[in-house]
Amino acid sequence: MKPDAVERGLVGEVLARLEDRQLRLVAAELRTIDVATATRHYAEHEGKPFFDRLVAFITSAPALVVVVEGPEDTWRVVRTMIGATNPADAAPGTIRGDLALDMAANLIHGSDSSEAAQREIAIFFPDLA
Ligand code: 3AN
Repeated sequence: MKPDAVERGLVGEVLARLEDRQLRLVAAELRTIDVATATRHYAEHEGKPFFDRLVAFITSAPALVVVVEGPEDTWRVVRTMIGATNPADAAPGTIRGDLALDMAANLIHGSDSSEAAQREIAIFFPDLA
């Protein structure tokens, strides 16, 4: 959950949605992400016009870094619950569709494939990988 989720006091609500869906919390840490880690995490976006802003935002204040697990394709379940990247396109009922309005401050990141989940878990929780 990105710094805006922590700042707005929405981590409880977002976590509750994930837990209500029967995803199980495996790891969680409130952490101010450093620039090197953010750059590694968002490597696929390096060079894009919004990259510097993205890294500046994600490192600006504590984020709640979370790993959840479920029976199958958990990354896909979470992505569906998160909703579209642009909150203007996010369907009602999704986290962004209900709670976000800004393209950068869109509350939550979710891995977009099983490989990405493995890569990202290794970045933030090397002991779990
Ligand atoms: P998502 O978070 O939905 O997986 P990505 O991975 O495409 O979206 O983008 C990572 C993050 O970069 C987004 N959460 C958003 O904050 C930011 N972002 C993506 N595209 C743009 C854009 N066109 N303008 C500004 N920020 C963007």
